[in-house]
Amino acid sequence: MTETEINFDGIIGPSHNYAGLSLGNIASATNAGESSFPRAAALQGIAKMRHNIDLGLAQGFFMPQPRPDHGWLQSLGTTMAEAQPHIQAAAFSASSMWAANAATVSPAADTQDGKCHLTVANLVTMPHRSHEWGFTLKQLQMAFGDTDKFAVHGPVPPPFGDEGAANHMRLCEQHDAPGVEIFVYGTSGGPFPARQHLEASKAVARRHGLSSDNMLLIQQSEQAIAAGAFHNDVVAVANEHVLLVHEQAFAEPLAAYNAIREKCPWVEIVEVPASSVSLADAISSYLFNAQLVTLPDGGGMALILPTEAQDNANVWNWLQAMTAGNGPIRKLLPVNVRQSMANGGGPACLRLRVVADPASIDQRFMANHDILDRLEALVTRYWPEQIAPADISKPETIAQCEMAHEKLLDLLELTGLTEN
Ligand code: SUG
Repeated sequence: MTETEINFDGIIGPSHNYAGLSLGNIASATNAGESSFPRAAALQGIAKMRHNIDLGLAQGFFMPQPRPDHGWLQSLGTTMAEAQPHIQAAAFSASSMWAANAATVSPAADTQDGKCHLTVANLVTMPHRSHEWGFTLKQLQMAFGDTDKFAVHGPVPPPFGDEGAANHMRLCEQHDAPGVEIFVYGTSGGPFPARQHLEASKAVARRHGLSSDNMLLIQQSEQAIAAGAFHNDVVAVANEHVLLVHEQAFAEPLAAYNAIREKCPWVEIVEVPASSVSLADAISSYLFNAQLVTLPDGGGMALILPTEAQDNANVWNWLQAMTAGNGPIRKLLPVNVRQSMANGGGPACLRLRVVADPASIDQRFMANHDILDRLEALVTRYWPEQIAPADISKPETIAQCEMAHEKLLDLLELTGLTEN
C-alpha cells in the first residue's frame, strides 16, 4: 500500500455541551447556554466518516477524552463537586472532538529524516483546551507508534500558543510527493486573541526538519481574527496543488500569494472575493472549513461542506458558479454536522490529516463500516440524549458520561489510554 491521506476524525464525546468557552469563536458565544444533543452530535460525526469511506477515502478516528478531567481539577486544588461553574465547564468540555487542533503533521516526504512528524498542539490560549494535550499525546504515540515511520513530539512550551493543523496547510503536486508547508500565525485580532504564535509555528517547523525551502510563515489578517476567524482553517483550505482562500484571510495577501507561487509554481490559488462572500458570510457558513479532498480514480477534487454553506445564498451561489467553471474543484458535498458547528467546528475542524501508509497505523484507530456500525450502536445506547447547562455539575450526568467513555474504550480495545 502506498502513502495516502488519512482523515482521523475526533469521535464526539458524551459530554458535548455549549458552555461559551471560546472567546473569539462566534458560534461558541452565540450558543452559550443552549442545550446540546451529544448522541445526535456523535451520530452526525459517524455519518460524516461513513460518507468519506463511501467516497473511497481512508478514514481513521481518535478517542474523546475522559471528562470531567479529574487530574486537571486536582492540579488546580479542586474537584468537580467543589469547583466554580467556569472551571467545571472547562473540565467537562468535549472540545478534543476538533482533531484539526490535536497536532501539526509533516508527512515523510517533507522532512529531513524521511519520517512523518507530529507535534501535539499545546492549546494554551483557551483554558478548557489547555489540558487536552497529555491524553492526545498518549493517543498519537499509540496510533503512530511505529518509530521507523513516525516521530511524535511533545508540545511546544508555553507561552507560545500552538493550535495545530488548523493553522497549517500543505501544498504538493500529490499527497505522497514532497510539499511546501504553510504555517499561518496571528499577532493580534482586535478584541479577540490570536491563538497561533509565530514562535510556536517556527518551533514546530524546526522540530519537524523542514527547511526554508519547503516552509513558509504567513500572517493571518487581524481583520479576519476580529471577524471570528479564530483559526486559519475558517478562511482558507488547501489540498494538493489547490489553495482556496478568502481575500481577507492573510495580512498581506499579494505578498503571500507571490511567496507561495515562488515555492510552488504549479499552485492554483482560488481566491474568494469579499464582494461575493463577506468575512461574516464565510464565518457563519464555514464554507472554508470544508474538507477539500481528491477523489480516487481521477474524480477531481470535492469540497465536503457543512450544510450551513448551502443555507447561505451568497455562499452557495458563489460555490455553484465556481464548480460550473473549469476550476479544479468539481463537486460540492454538504454534510450535517450542526451540533459541532454550533460550537464553531465544521467538517475540517473534526479531522486531522495524516499522509501515511494505512498499514503502518495501529489498526484500532482505523475506521470501516463494520466498526462504525458498532460505534453507532454504542453511542445510541450510552451517549446522553441532551445536556442542559445545569446538568454539567450533576453527578448523574457525570456518571453517564464516564460510563459511556469507558464502554467506548472497551469496544475499541483502547482502555490502555486511561491507564498510567
Ligand atoms: O477551539 N470550540 C472550538 C472549535 C474548534 C474549531 N476548530 C478548528 N477551527 N479547527 C474552539 O474554539 C467551544 C466550546 C464551548 O464553548 O463549549 C470550542 O471549544
